[in-house]
Amino acid sequence: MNGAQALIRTLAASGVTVCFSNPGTSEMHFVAALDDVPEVRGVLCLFEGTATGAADGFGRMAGRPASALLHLGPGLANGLANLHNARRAATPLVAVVGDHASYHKRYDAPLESDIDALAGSVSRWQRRPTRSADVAGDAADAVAAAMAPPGGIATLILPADVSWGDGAEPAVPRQVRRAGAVPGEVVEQVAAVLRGGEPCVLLVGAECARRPGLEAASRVCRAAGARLLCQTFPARLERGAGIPAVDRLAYLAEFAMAQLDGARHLILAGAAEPVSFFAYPGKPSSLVPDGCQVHMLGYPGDDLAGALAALADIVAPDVKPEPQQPVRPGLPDGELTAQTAAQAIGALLPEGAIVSDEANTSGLWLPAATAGAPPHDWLTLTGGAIGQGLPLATGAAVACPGRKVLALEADGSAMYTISALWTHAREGLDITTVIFSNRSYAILGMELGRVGAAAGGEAARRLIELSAPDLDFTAIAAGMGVPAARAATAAEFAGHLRRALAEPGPHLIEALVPPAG
Ligand SMILES: Cc1ncc(C[n+]2csc(CCOP(=O)(O)OP(=O)(O)O)c2C)c(N)n1
Ligand SMILES: [Mg+2]
Repeated sequence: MNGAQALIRTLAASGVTVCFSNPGTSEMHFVAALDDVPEVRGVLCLFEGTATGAADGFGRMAGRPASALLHLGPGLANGLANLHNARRAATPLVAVVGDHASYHKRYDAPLESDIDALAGSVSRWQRRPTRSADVAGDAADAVAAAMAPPGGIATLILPADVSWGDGAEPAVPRQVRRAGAVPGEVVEQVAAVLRGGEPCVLLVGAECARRPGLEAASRVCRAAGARLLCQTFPARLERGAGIPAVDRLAYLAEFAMAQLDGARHLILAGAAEPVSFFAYPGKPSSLVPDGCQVHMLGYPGDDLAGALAALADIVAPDVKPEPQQPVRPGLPDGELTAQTAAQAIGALLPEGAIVSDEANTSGLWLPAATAGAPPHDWLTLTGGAIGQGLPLATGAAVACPGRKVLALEADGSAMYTISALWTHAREGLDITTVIFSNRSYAILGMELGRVGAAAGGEAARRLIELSAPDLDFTAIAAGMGVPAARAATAAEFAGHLRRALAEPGPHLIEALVPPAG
């Protein structure tokens, strides 16, 4: 057995059954070995950022890692932005980066580069086996490292000669470290704060944004009269009818400050201390109100949902969570805007849908319009690096066959990783993509004023508008095998969306909307 075969068998035995791949010559033995191990599904992605974003989407939904196969330093570099988002999401993910044969490196062939440095910028664990006999054990270690709470990126750098060399054996899966329990006295201290009668905000995130965490949080806030909020960009938020509703902390610092205004205690359960996304001249970076004390219920890697449940049992033993009532907006008519599009999405969102939200400024109305829709998952742009949404949808659809995936995409962001559409078609994935075609980097138009830059002239405008030529997303989608339609009115949009959701397989709807705000 060669190293590649032992590696892939070990990945399969450890529960890694998908490999989102963009291979090159140094990965050819890995590619060949996929035919020996049918338990691992190879999914071709036409750009590495699609492979890494798909692995992120898979990991968020499956709770176990996918692998991403990348070609040396340049392939890894192309995948870095979505690995950055995955790192912020604490997604379990195994990156396999092929490298030159060990004896070839000193010749400094054109693709030679510092893979270790690139991998180090996003990985919590990385290793470079030097013998074929070691690679399977390293792969088993990689999976365990990726899975250890709270989840992260493990990178295996795979020299070509380690891959093709014989004498390898599969390794047994490793035990995965469990989340640590939060000490009882910490939970008691937070309970005392909540009982103190001063204004409290409970800010949830990470696994506390899933149903059990939200139910515990809702009980706590009802009993203590505290405000409940969720981090701005949760990796996976469970929401909809029957689940306690939670507002996310706003992206714009001034709105976030209004949400936190008056709090004397900020209790963090899976969320980090809130900070402004960017610095603005004369504005604070920290969003913690003056005179507000911050309390950590636990740290990443702790059993935070367990701690939140224990907290609820102390401060709210007889209190039930407040479920969101089922309520949907009516189907819109008239002009198509980001707002009426959100209404249609709220009216039609199917039960169990997975929403990959990269709608950016066009997404402003989505949370309210979909709050009372049937239960669904909402995946957000955890690291702020755009180009995530279409790949994330790819991975979510591979992880959850039988569930509808809705990719809500801003036009500018869609273009970064537009080739994901081809993988949607190739794999027959049940993904409906909505492109909010506002023909601009609308948010940058807004930020130009917010950072206090001089009002944009013609040269600035040319860096913010996506017109001349207009992007034709229906033609782009058709060229990659995804059936597409364009909507210019609210009724057209609702009609296209209803049809797309009723029919299995990928669809794209280009929604012509004016820039919001
Ligand atoms: C990888 C990466 N490159 C660049 C940016 C800077 N950036 C933030 S938003 C944006 C444009 C967003 O335009 P679009 O996706 O169309 O959304 P809209 O603002 O129009 O709603 C850019 C270029 C970023 N966040 N991430
Ligand atoms: Mg746009």
